[in-house]
Amino acid sequence: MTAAPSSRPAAPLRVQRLPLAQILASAGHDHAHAPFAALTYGVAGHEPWMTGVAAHVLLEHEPLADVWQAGPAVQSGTTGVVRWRTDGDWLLGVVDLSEADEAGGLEPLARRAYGNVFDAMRQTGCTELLRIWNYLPRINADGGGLERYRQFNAGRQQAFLDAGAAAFDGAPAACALGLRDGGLCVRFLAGRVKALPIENPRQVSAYRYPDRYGPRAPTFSRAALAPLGDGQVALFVSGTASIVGHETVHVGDVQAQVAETLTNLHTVVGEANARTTARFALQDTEPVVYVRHPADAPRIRAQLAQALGEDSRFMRQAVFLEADICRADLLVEIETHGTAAGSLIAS
Ligand code: 3EB
Repeated sequence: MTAAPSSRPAAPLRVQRLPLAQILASAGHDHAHAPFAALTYGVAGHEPWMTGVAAHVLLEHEPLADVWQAGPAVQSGTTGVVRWRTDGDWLLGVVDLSEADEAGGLEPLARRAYGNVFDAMRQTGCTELLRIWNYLPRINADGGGLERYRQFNAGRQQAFLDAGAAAFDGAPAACALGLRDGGLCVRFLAGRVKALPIENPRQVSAYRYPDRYGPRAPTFSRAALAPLGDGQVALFVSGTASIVGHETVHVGDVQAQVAETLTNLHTVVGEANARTTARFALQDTEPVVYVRHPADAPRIRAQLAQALGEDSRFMRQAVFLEADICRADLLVEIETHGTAAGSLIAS
């Protein structure tokens, strides 16, 4: 595939969080109306355009998924360990790797996975990373002298450096969670137009964390603003937790962690609004709430509803998943996204 001429208008990308049953029904029996992609929560992806996360859904919500619509001519392919779909302007890729595939452990596994992510991006011409979702089993366990999340960070950062991609300022929005089952799962969304990275002034940029959090820093920005075409902008807020500066605060106090996380989320949304004519409000975004201890979920939900309104889009569309957070002392992490009309403001 070659890069499209720049005069060709990009097909707009759209995202909607819907009940999985509704997505499957509108895809039609022969999938004649299959969407570009659907990212499901708690349900395995059983269609070529679906990719699922094997996490336990909390609070007995019906299965929801983020359904993505792009241009009409979708091609699919594989590049190394990456399976991908593209309409020419947007690229959605998935890596699902068993650790048995790599004797050297999580660091070379992450490096290989991300190396192939960048290969797929080059091959399809969708060279700009917009958002990455990372899931790995036993994220807080020891991996032979180094916590597994830290091994993952080392391989991830090296792959960014290998590819000449922005490993520090300009890193994509991301999340990284531990799940009980499965291998290393990386899902990514890329396009042809650069996203605008957003940081949180209350927090040290993750890619500048000191080395007490591991020899290589995590490679992500706190959020990213991505033009979707047709005058719409997406805000992708990375996994956000109870971290101030670079330190975890409120160890052991889930309520205080939720409050601090909300302050961080509001701050990031505010920083994003300063860089776009679009107007985002946290309560209108669609979150995934990762909860370490399932027993905390009802209290966390009640606290979020108190803060953001029971009838807010945030609460109506929230997905709660059981997951380990990438620091053993974090009890909750929230990621969210929204779209709105507007454009980016050049700095
Ligand atoms: C943090 O702020 C919490 O390694 O990709 C959040 C989002 C976190 C993304 C990642 C990690 C990642 O450091 C953890």
